[in-house]
Amino acid sequence: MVDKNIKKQFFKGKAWGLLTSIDLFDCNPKKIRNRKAIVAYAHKLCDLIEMKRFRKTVAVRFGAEPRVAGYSFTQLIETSLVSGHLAEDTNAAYIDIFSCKIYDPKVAEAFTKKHFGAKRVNSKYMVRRIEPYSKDELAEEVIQHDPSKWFFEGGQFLRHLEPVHLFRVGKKLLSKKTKYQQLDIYKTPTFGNMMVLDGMVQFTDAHEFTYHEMLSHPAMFVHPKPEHILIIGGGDGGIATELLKHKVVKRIDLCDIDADVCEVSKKYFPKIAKSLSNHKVHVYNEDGFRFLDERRDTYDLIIVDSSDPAGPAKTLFLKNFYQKVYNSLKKDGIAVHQCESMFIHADIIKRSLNSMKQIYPIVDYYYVSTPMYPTGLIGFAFASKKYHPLNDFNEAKASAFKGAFKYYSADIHKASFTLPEFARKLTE
Ligand code: SPM
Repeated sequence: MVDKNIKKQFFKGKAWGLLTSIDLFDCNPKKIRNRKAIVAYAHKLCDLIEMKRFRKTVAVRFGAEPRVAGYSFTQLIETSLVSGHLAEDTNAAYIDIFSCKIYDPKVAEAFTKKHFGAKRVNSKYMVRRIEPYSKDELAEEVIQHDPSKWFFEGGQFLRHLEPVHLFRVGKKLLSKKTKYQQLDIYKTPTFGNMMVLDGMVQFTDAHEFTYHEMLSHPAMFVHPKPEHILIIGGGDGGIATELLKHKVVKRIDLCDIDADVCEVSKKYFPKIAKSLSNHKVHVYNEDGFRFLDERRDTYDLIIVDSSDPAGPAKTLFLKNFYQKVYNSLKKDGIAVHQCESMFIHADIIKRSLNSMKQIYPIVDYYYVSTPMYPTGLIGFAFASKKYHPLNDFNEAKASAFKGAFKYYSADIHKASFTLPEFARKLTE
């Protein structure tokens, strides 16, 4: 009886055959050195997976060099072949079973492991195709093969789009339903730990710097004296950690509605969250709207480090929120808002910038290239009461910070406000 998922993949069409590669470790040394046992394996396996043997099993020991010493064998079958090498130096075995007729790779794996007395096994099967995979088939294949190893981004916010972002993940370190959202932490083999809110990637250990630096530093080198700063969102501490690189900063208020984001970040992202225990940083787990109402004309800079406009951050993309941010800035204040991808969220960008233009005299848009978010980039709205992001940019001050940043530089500052033509039009 062949597993139903394998059957589905095999019979969906375009299959030429099925290949299973089985790696065995810590085999019984006597078994892999015994020609009779190897021949018996080929015979018994063929009977078990119902393959018709053709001609005799060929099993030859090659032994000139210890590294490769051991038997190699082949067994032709009517529908292709079984072959392998049994490595005496390491007591490992490498077996391939290829057949145009379907069989169950799991049955083959279990039998092979048992026959050679292996302690550990690694195996992979692959449907060999007449035509290459389409993107949808590949996605389905990946999910079916082992869903626990892949994370497809696409919460409510991306539901209408293709699954554009895929991460290979290891262990799920945390899955928590907070008072406001679903909070998950994954360990990934390539990018370190990864925070996900309501199905959307927030950041990874490896690339958080791209986003956090670019949301923080451009405005810091445009405003001449950014001493009092408010962060809305940003409960993970990443933005505050960047801001503290500037000695000019006297006080940072951080207002993130979800206290769990702060706590979880301290535990799973201690480097990013280190600012949360700094004496200049004051954390408020409150509603941002109410917080702003109580603080008019207070801040030199307000940074809105929000998640996407679905769930708790939905209201942070509305005109009346932009107005409240404006009201809480001093008369020469600057606000910078997370403002999505020019490739898939043109509507949000246009709407946000239009609303801001009705409030601020200076509004611009810039972006950062990052592997963390779908389409490989994310943009920011720069809204200012007085200072222009390029004309008032203190390049000398930014250049003097050399070595403090991994992404930001004076050149990047200037370049990031230069938009591709289709995106520039969104800002008109
Ligand atoms: N401090 C990090 C918080 C991250 N905030 C922004 C996350 C945006 C994620 N979504 C991008 C989706 C598509 N543009």
